[in-house]
Amino acid sequence: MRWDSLWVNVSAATMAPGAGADAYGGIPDAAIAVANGKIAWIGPRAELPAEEARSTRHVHDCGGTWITPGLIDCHTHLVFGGDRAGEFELRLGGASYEEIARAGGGIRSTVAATRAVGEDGLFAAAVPRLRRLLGEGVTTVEIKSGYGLDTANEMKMLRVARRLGREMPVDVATTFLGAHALPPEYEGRQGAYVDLVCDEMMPRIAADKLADATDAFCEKIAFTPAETERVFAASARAGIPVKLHADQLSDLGGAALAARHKALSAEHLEYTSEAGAAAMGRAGTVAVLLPGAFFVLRETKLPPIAALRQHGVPIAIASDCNPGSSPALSLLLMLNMACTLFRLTPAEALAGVTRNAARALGMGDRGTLEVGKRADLALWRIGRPAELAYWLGGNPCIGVVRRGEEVAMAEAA
Ligand code: DI6
Ligand code: FE
Repeated sequence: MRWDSLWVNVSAATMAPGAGADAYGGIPDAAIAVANGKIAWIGPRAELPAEEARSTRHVHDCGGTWITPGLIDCHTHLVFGGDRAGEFELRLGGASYEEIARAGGGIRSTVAATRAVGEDGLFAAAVPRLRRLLGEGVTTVEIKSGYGLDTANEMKMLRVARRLGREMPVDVATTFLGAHALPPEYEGRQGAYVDLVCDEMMPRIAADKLADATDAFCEKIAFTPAETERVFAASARAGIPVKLHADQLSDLGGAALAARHKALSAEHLEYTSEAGAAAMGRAGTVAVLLPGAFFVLRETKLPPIAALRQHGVPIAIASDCNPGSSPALSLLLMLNMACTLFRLTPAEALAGVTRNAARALGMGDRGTLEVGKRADLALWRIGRPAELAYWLGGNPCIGVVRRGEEVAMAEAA
């Protein structure tokens, strides 16, 4: 087979299970060949097939740097109007996230701001946030709706997310989060709002192919487990896979509920029980941990890391980029927080933004450096992979490749 390009003089953290000599699937002096946007060959440079290598059009000498799969931020609320810096001040003054939400602030204030902006305005506000992520080697990002909370505005948010995927050098996976909060016009009529989500929003969003997954916020201040089940049933009817904001502020059994519905992932999980972790392990549901929200809300209850490990639950890490609980624009900072706050190893953290993040999005075609996977690559000026989780506010990314094509860093960053 003829190769389009070849990367040499580079150390690879393949993140492929069982590959290489260490927890990163490391190959010290590696070569990676790409054909038709996919990885065609990877291995020690010394074993590179000579004939194909000679006829390769573009050979990139990486000068002894490192290469990883392109990073995947598998949980964001990146599209929103306004910001909540004022609420940040209130919380520092002593008000809790839940008190602010119950008083009509929190998510609802972002709903008002998001409804007030048109698609162009939302797009323009999201672009600089997205650029910050892309500048750190992110090649796939998930974006949720959930600040529209009526049919027109939820669809508006999802269209903006799709447009970001078309116009920016990144793959966008969209998630319909209509069951994020109760909009003010439905106060006292929560069942009727769930009807709207299931019977009107879901079919229209499915018809326009606007959502790759459905999510819900199962929490005392949001939707009950029974309401969540209704949303999941509607999603199943529409043929859309599910994921869940589960057990973030209290244990409502969200992790087990997600597992019962074969959810791709359950997210946050600070209050998840051991039984919940076991159920996720059996179902193959990915645990998406969000250290940014843990940090910003000054949470002290840790997600059940030991139980997740024990039950073989794949762990992903994401930014949860949102204006309230995690105004985070750096996935690398989340790697540090996953290690420092949650005691993940740097290798677990990196698997959390590559292999396991891909799985949380149901994307079997990426997340590791293996033959046949997409050639989404990030190049780093680092001495060892742990450095990706080490710096606070550092960015050693020096190159991004998407489907085998170099992304201009000026475009990404
Ligand atoms: N949990 C979160 O941390 C975000 N959504 C959710 O269900 C926060 C969203 C916000 O505060 O705007
Ligand atoms: Fe979230």
